[in-house]
Amino acid sequence: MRKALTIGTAGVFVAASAMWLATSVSAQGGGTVEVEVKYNGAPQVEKLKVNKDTEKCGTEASIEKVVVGGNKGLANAVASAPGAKGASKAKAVIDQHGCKFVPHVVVMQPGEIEIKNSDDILHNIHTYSTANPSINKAQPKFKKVMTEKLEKPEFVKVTCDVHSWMLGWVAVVPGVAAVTDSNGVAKLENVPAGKQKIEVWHETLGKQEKEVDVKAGATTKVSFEMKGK
Ligand SMILES: [Cu+2]
Repeated sequence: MRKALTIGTAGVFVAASAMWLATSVSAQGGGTVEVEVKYNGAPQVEKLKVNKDTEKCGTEASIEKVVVGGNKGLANAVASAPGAKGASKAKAVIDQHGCKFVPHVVVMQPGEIEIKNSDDILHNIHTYSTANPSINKAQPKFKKVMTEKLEKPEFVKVTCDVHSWMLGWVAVVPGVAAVTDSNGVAKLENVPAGKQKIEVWHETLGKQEKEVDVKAGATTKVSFEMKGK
């Protein structure tokens, strides 16, 4: 008879060491990435007449789809370094003020967001998502703050069923993230030194990514140009 083979634990296993990250051993701290986003096209802002809740909403609303500032800078784009852990855990806040979502785009780490109603009228939060459960909730004037969970990375469109023009975005982004200002600039702070992927997203112009080499204690600049669709 054949002698039975004794097979030990020579099977396949994944060594934890395969998961190491070069940046995690750096004790030098991080650097800043200054992201500049440009758009070589015309702004797109829709204006429409308002005839509801005009004492709070005014008589004209604008839907800011593409906001272009000085030097062709693209505002309201989300810049992020998805691999940069240690982003601020401060709770994100979006307000409904003057029948607009303020800010138009807010970034948050996966977790909780505070949705405020500082208008003293009825709004209705309605989100469009695929990764996170959709939210569709009335927010009466006495309900000044609602806390909601968005736990999966996603760009979530936010609307209000009471005021059809209200449009905002919540960018649920792991890692360090920021929204570009009116000059198209966003600063990502405390990004670990080494190679990092930088992503830029805009609600109508799409996504781009680049790799940068971040230096500890220094500012690295990277620029993007979004194309029209
Ligand atoms: Cu509303």
